[in-house]
Amino acid sequence: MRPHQLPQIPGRPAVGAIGHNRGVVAPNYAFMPPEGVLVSRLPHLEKTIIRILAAPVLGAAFAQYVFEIEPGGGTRAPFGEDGIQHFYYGLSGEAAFAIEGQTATPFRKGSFAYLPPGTRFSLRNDSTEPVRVLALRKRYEPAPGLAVPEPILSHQDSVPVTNHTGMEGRGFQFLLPHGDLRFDFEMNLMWFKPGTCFPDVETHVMEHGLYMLEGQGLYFLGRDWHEIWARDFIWMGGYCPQQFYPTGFDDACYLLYKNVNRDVAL
Ligand code: UGY
Ligand code: MN
Repeated sequence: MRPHQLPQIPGRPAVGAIGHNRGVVAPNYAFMPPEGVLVSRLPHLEKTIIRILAAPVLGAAFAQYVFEIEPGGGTRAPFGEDGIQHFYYGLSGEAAFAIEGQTATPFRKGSFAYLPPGTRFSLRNDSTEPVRVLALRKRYEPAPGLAVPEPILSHQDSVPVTNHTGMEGRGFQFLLPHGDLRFDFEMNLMWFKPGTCFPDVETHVMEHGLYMLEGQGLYFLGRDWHEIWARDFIWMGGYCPQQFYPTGFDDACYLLYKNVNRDVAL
């Protein structure tokens, strides 16, 4: 019998919890199920729990988080950071997002915001239910002759689903303008019908922060397969061999960070 089929007694460790962990931290990737990611808080956020998923201490050149914002919580005052870009994606609940100087708009599941360096914003939960938001910070890498991008506040439903691969069952939503070289990273929703997969194992210089949104599958990292489902996180460093093979009966989708459009620093 599997551990989750045995009765779980409140107040006692779950059956199978001792020493069983899907999580792996390897030199150039980390697989993180949410149950092991402990909470912290940040000075500029009130009534908000944060879970840090990726950070330089892991090997990542960016930082990624889940925010859990209680009713009445969020940014204490408009917030922004010189030199640092922010990206937010709504996971559940309804918040209010405002780019400084503009009116607040509802920010719900599938909403997203891109803030160029120094742009101040507010993210507030004025509802009566908790709000979960995925957050990402990356230092902007300016490129000679290219302007810094403008802020974006939108929803994934406004972004077309495309498929440039010729492979049946794949779908892509490029949340940031694809091919616009002012941007130094992509945030892409990757859709998979059951039974499809990448045609090959990829090995590339770009790193990834992957947050699983829907469905389930097997993820190949380095030399091992990992079973993945919604709310799991993966950091893939440069040159980490990778492939996804969806399992189950429903579509799978993950949100993928990828650094692009800049030369290798020597
Ligand atoms: O675009 C990508 O690098 C993507 N195919 N990688 C991934 O989903 N792990
Ligand atoms: Mn990749």
